[in-house]
Amino acid sequence: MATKMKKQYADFLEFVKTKHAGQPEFYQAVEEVVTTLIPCLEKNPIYLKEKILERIVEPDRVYIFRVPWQDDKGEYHVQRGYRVEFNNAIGPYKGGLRFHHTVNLSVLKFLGFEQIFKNSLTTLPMGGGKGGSDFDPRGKSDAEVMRFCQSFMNELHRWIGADIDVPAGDIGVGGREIGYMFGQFKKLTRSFEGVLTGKGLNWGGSLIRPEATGYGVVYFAEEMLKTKGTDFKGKTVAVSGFGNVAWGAVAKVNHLGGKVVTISGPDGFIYDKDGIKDKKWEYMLELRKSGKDIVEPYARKFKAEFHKGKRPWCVKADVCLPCATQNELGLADAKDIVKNKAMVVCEGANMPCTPEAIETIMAGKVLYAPGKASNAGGVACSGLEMSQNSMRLGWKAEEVDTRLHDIMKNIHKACLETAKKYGEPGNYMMGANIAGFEKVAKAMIDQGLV
Ligand code: NDP
Ligand code: 2IT
Repeated sequence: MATKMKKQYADFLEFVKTKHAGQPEFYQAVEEVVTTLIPCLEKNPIYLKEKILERIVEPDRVYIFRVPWQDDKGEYHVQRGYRVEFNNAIGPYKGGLRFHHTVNLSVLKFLGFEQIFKNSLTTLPMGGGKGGSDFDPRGKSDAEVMRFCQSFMNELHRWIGADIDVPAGDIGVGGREIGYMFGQFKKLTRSFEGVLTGKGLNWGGSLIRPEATGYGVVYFAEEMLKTKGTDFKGKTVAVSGFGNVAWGAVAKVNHLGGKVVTISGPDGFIYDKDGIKDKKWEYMLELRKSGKDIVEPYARKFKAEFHKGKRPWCVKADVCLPCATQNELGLADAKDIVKNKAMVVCEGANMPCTPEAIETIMAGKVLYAPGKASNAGGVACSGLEMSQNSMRLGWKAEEVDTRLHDIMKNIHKACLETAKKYGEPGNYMMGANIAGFEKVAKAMIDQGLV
C-alpha cells in the first residue's frame, strides 16, 4: 500500500513538474509540501477523493500586466507586474508584493503557494496570494519609485479590495512603496479601506507591523530552544540579510539576552564578535536606506570583519536565522552548521534552505523550522492590522505584541502536536505542512467544487 501511495505521489509530482515546466522554485515548494503530506493523505482518503492536491497547486487566477514608468531623466521603461491569487478557501487572498529584478512567475507562485499554508497556521481568516514586479527600487529616487508604484496600482486596483485581496510588503516593498500604492488606490477607487497592510501609523497602519516578522521568528526560535530546556540568554546567533526581517530579528534576540554576530548582503557577510546592538543595530536601517545592496560599510564603520562573497553559516553559532532570500543556505552551509553543533535553524526568509540542506540539518539532529511556520508573524500582524481597520480602531503596541507572541507560540504548538500525531515527533516541517493544509482542505471540501 505504502509503495503504491508513493508511486501515486511520484506521478503527481511529475505531473506538476511537466504542467508548470520552467518554474523550479514553484516545483521545489510543491515537492516539499506534498512529500510531507503523505501520512495525512493516507489517513484521510477524502482529500484524495476530492482531488485537493490537484486543486490546491493550481492558482485560482494569475494577473500579469505591463507597468510603464518614466525615470528622472525622462527615459521610458517597461516592467512586468503580477498578482497570483492562489487560494481563498479560508479568507481573502493575502500576501506581500516583491519588487526585485529576480521576480518572475515561478518565484511568485512558490511564494503564493507557501502563503496558503502559512496564513492558515496563523489561525486568522486569510487566503494565500503574492505579487510583485521585476522593478528594483534600490538606487531609484523617491520620485521614480512613486511613479512606478502609481503605474503598478493603475492595473492592480481592479483586482484587490479589503474583502477580496489584501497585498502587503516583501523584499523591496516597505512603508514608502505601500504609501504610494495606497495613495493611488484611494485616488482611483474613491475609497479609503484596508486594502493594503504595512500602512503608515497615521493612516490605518498597525504598531509592531515593521518589527513583526523578525520578532515572530525569534519568538518561534525561543519555543524551539525551550524544548531543549534552554533560552536565548548567552546564545550566539547568526543572522543573514540586513533588511526588514533581519532588523526585527536582531532587535528581539538582543531583548532576550542573545548576541547576534553576523548580518549579510549580496556582497558578503559581517562578523562582529561584540554583537550587533544599539548604534550598530540602528545602523542597519541606514545601510538599507542607502539604496545599495551592500553590508561592507558596516565593517569599516565599526571595525568588524567583512568576508567578501561568503555566507555567515561557517560561523560557530547556537542559533541560525536565515532572513535574506530563497535558497541562500545550501548543502555545504548545512554541513558547517551540523559540524558546529548549532541547536536551531529557524527560517526568517521564505524557503531559504535548499532541500538538501534541510535533510542534512535534520539528519544532524539540529532543530529545523520552515519559514511558513516561523516567519508567519509578519502576515499574522497584517491580519491584526486588517482586524483593526475593520473595527476602525487601533490597538496599543503591547496588545499587538502580546497577540503576535501568542500566535507564534500556538503555531509552534500546532507544528509539534501535528508532527507527533502523524508519527514524526519533532519534525516541524511535516507538522507545519499538515496543520496548514488540513484547515484549507476541509474548507475546500465544505465549499464544494469551485
Ligand atoms: P527587504 O529587506 O527588502 O525589506 C523590505 C522592505 O522593508 C524595504 O523596502 C524597506 O522599506 C523595509 N525595511 C527594510 N529594512 C527595514 C527596517 N530595518 N525597518 C523597517 N523597515 C525596513 O526584505 P525583507 O526583509 O522584507 O525580506 C527578507 C525575506 O523575508 C524574504 O524571503 C521575504 O520573502 C521574507 N519575509 C518577509 C516578510 C515581511 O513581512 N517583510 C514576512 C515573511 C517573510 P522602507 O523603505 O520602509 O525602509
Ligand atoms: O512572506 C510573507 O509572509 C510576507 N511578505 C508578509 C505578507 C503580508 O501580507 O503581510
